[in-house]
Amino acid sequence: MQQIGLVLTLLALVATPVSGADLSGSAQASGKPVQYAVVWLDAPQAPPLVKEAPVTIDQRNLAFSPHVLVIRVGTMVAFPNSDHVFHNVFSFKDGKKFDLGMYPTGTAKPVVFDKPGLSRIFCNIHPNMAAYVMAVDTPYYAMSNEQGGFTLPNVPPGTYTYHAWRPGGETLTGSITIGSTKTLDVKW
Ligand SMILES: [Cu+2]
Repeated sequence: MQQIGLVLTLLALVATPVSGADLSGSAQASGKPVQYAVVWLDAPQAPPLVKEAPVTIDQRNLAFSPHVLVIRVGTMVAFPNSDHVFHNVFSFKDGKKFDLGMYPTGTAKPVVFDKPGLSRIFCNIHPNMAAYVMAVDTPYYAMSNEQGGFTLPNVPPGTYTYHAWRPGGETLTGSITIGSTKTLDVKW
């Protein structure tokens, strides 16, 4: 009986997430709200990714959608072709390197982003097509909306190093203590 009690206690510990605070903030560049800014907190103690649902970057009307994606390292991203022309998705510079080759409408080719960093995604056939995938090694991340606002949900109290990146901007780094502070404003 004691053993069963211990097991149940351990299960309860595993199943109960540490209660955290929502960290909300705003992203600005030259005093104006910035969409597509990615903010994340270093969290080496955080549990590793078990299995995250695959996400999609669609190819529609000769554009990638979404234009910017932030994911946890290890996430699979599908690149379906929803156009009536061929696309050839590739990433050659930083981050995850791949070349999916030419593929027709209705086809989706997946890529697992297995290391942290920024990948720049292009199409070999349509030079105006571009997207960014930021893979982060932490469960605490968010991307800003049109008004520049973002929220990192359920961050356990503690002091973190944060990073903020936006298309065409430098990566900003700083320190934040979650507990007394629950807002973060990043400015380029
Ligand atoms: Cu294309």
